[in-house]
Amino acid sequence: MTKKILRALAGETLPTPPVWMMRQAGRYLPEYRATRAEAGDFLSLCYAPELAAEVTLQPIRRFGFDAAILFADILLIPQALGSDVWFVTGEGPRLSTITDASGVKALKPAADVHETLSPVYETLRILTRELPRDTTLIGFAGAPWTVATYMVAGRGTPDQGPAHAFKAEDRAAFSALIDRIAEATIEYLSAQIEAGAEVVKLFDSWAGSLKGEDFDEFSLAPARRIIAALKERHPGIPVIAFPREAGPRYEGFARATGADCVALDQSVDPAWAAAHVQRDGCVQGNLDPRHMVTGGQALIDETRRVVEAFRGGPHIFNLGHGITPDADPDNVALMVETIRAMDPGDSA
Ligand code: 1CP
Repeated sequence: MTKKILRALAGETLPTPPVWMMRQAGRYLPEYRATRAEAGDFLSLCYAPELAAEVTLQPIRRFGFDAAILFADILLIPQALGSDVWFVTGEGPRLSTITDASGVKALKPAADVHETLSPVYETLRILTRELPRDTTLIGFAGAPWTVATYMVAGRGTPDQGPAHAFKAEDRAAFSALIDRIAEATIEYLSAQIEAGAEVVKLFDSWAGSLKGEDFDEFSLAPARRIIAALKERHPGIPVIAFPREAGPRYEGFARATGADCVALDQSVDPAWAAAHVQRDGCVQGNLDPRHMVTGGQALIDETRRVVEAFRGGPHIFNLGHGITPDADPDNVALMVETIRAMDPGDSA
């Protein structure tokens, strides 16, 4: 039987949605913290195939999710293009900054990224052997705009100010940066698919700060280009796009980019999305990750509300954004149980 996630991505409406979670491997799990300590630091964990495969498998063992997402990070691409990347404990990522055309020119060519990223492909090959038969393996990359916001600012920023400033000062150089990241992303995701990824997801976590033409040019167009190239090289490969906080721009995003599924953040009303986004195909989402911290009856009620809202079409259950380190694993188990108990064929 075809895996549930692949059926939903192909447009099938299932009795209950398949489920996985953004950031399902992470600090809220004690077994993750133990493996990370063994690896030394976060980036070493990303480049240690056996350990990265182990942390990818941990949430599958614990919760029986329908998908495993490769353990890596969107900031490996900047590193593979020649930026310095490091993580400051308790603060987050730091990168060397790119603020003008000369910085963009100094980046490596897209075809060179495999040199740095080959351990990631090895992680996927291990996972193809070790995952349960009905679990789908998802590969991923950051979308060019989101990756560029980190490459320009050298860190995470609340408003992506430095990237907006670069774009305003030298739009041609900024476009060249977006193009270089898009080309690298095509190389990277293509190699992930060859190594065993059955679905790929593009994370445009900061898409919501792009407005009007900027959204079209720097979120939508690069997604369309990447998706077209992947589908040309790997016919039939399903792609999930996540233009986080796109608001009304979620409508039509799948049609415009060729994505098979659009992932929705928790700011989107499920009833609205069922009418305006799901009519184009599969949607993924969008329980507020706060429920993984607070639990209780509200978690059960909201989980049911999301499932009910999307019941008329193809749906993959997920959170609206990543689970946070303060989440309680018992709440994750309760969410999965609640979804699966909604199967009309299930006597429970
Ligand atoms: O152990 C640790 O302390 C590191 C925490 C951590 C983890 C577990 C980071 C640092 N990255 C990851 C893994 C990761 N990152 C995965 C794979 C695992 C999984 O999903 O289970 C994925 C898909 C990502 C994607 C990612 N990294 C995004 C896009 C999704 C999102 O959350 O919006 C982004 C923006 C990043 C950058 C990043 N990496 C890590 C942090 C703390 C951040 C955010 C930095 C910031 O903006 O301040």
